[in-house]
Amino acid sequence: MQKPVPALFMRGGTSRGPFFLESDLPSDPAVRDRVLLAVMGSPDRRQIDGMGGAHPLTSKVGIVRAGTTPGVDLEFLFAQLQPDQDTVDTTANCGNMLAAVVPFALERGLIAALDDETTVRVLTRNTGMQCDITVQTPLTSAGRRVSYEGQARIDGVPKTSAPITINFLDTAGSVCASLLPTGQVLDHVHVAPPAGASFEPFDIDVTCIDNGMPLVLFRAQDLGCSGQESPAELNADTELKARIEALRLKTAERMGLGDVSGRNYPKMTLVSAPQAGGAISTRSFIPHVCHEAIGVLAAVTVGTACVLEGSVPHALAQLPGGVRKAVSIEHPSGEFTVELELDLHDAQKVVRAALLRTARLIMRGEVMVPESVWLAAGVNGEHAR
Ligand code: NQM
Repeated sequence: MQKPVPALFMRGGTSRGPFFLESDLPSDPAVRDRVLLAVMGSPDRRQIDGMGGAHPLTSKVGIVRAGTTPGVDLEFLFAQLQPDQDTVDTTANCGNMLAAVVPFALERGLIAALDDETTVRVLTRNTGMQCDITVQTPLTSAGRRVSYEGQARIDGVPKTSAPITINFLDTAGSVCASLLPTGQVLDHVHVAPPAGASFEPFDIDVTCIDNGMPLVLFRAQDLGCSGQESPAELNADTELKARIEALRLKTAERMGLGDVSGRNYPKMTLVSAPQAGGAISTRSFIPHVCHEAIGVLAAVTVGTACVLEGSVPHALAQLPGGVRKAVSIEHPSGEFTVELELDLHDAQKVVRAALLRTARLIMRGEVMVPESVWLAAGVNGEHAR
């Protein structure tokens, strides 16, 4: 027997996955996670028995409910699954999946569109961050509907679509305790190889920062890269990946994140001088494979780091002047522009970040979950994992 669960399958920015109403999933988080693993077909490298796309960017799930606090219209819980692991991580955020939240809520009737544009305040439950999201909702013969078609283009998605703007209200210290979780803008780290590793110990300068996503930034050349390699080239370099992972585990401790061996953050970002007219060039490990582009909140955080004097990227960055800056972050498939607003009295402080995304409803229907998964509750409300 299988249980049908209503879902919309959506692209949000450069990510993709099923979206659910919270009320359509089990309320017990342990059972919910079992259900999500079954939905996506994890753990399995190919996710052959589920909806996952065999990559972290297509192993994502959105869970949405109406706002439960004054001033908040919608609440979003993002779940990151990994193709080959049985983990469901709801601690960090995803600014790409976030782009599909308002279209989903309009499609499912959680909120109503009142004008040609609909602006909604969304709380992300993962980190407590709030943002205002504006989507296009033109009047059609069937009433106001979400418009997916338009001329907005984001690198990493082949076609143009209707614009979705996201205005982040409070991003500093999303998962970490503060914007600069080590207390400084630059850290010098000594990394010793773990038992069995073949690389030599090394020393490296890093900037540890969290303006929406915990990141560790370091010069690509400090790990022997140009910073212009393709994701495929970087993913094939097992020694480089081992060095980056050892650096990640070490810096995460300093960032107050503890043992992150089972977590998908901090993300590791190689930076180099811009090559295509942007502010900085990036290659982003998320954290074990290199992103084909860059995450949304990762881009906000890289842009913020570029502004901070003394940081690793600041010395390489080409930044426009003014209090409001369009900061173009170059990545392997193009660029990502983040609009940053600095404090009038403190040019080291980013007070607002805005950006453009697009989304699309790909499929609506029911995803079938084996009833044995749903009913796997033991006695006393305990659920086997
Ligand atoms: O940084 C990838 C993505 C993301 C996360 C990742 C994201 C963000 O591109 O806000 O969007 O870093 O795992 O979807």
